[in-house]
Amino acid sequence: MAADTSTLHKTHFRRVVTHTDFDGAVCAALCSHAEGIDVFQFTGPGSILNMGLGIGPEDIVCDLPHHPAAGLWFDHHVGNLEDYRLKGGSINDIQGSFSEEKSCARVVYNYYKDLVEFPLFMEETVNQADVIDSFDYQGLDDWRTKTPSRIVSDSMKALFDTRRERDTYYRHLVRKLRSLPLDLVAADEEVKKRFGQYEQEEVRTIELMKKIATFSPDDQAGEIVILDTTELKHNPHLIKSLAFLLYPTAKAVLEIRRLFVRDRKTTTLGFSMSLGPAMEVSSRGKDIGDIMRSLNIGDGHRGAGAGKKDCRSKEEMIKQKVYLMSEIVRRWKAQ
Ligand SMILES: [Mn+2]
Repeated sequence: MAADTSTLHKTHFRRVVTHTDFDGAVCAALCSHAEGIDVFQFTGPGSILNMGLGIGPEDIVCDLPHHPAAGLWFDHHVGNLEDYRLKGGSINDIQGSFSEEKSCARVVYNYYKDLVEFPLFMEETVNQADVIDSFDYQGLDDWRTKTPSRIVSDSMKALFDTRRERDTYYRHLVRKLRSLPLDLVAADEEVKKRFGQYEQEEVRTIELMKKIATFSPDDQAGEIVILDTTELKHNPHLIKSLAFLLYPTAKAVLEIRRLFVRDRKTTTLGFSMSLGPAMEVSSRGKDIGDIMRSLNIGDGHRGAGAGKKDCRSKEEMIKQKVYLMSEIVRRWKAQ
């Protein structure tokens, strides 16, 4: 990056730790430009506190739960602010900024925009982060309009062979987002390749979801889409966010699968559940990690959780599946 007046001087920040999505990548691009940082780490909300990321005062944490050691924190998730307060934090002590915006990119942009000069295209990039992160779509047709920001965002959801391959791609993307308008980022060869892979998975996911999605009889409002893949020969890779387009009443999605050991099906059930993108930002009372913990099957955070249950036979497995499904719905409604 050119050393010019658009970068804050005397910065001591060295790394951006950010969320694994479009909003997270735009946050990293903004911080990178403002602070002259070129080191990026990607992680999910559940991992920020316990993954040995070695977070310290030289780190800027974006779009993720608060970390007490971080130098700066930027976020817009109401639940994360609640957690921060429960741990004794005060909003006046936040180094960085918290605000209930549609995207964290907006929070970062507002913080820096009077301090540094951003390229003109950055405003539109942040506008698009708002649309994407608040899931502002009017149904499947609107969703299917592949705008440049959608192409970039979807390219991040392609299935990567390894974490390392994913992170290499994400870093490439942040450097593009920092220096180019979205239409040129979307035209990048690497972005086009990943987007192509994503599109194939999207078609497969929609077909499969239409076949297997159900709701619990106790869930009259249709808040939890249940994707039971236990009868399938293989565990599919499902792009879960598509459930919120196919079923607009849904606030969360619950996937139930059978675990495999060396290509052989076991009688262990796996559960994974996540809030819809709009719910993840705005929900106050819901906590999926708490549901998994209270059932003693697993763990997680507010927005997503996972669990498993070992069963001795197929009969027991079917019983447990029905029981845990209804308990998850009951605990969800009680929150
Ligand atoms: Mn976000």
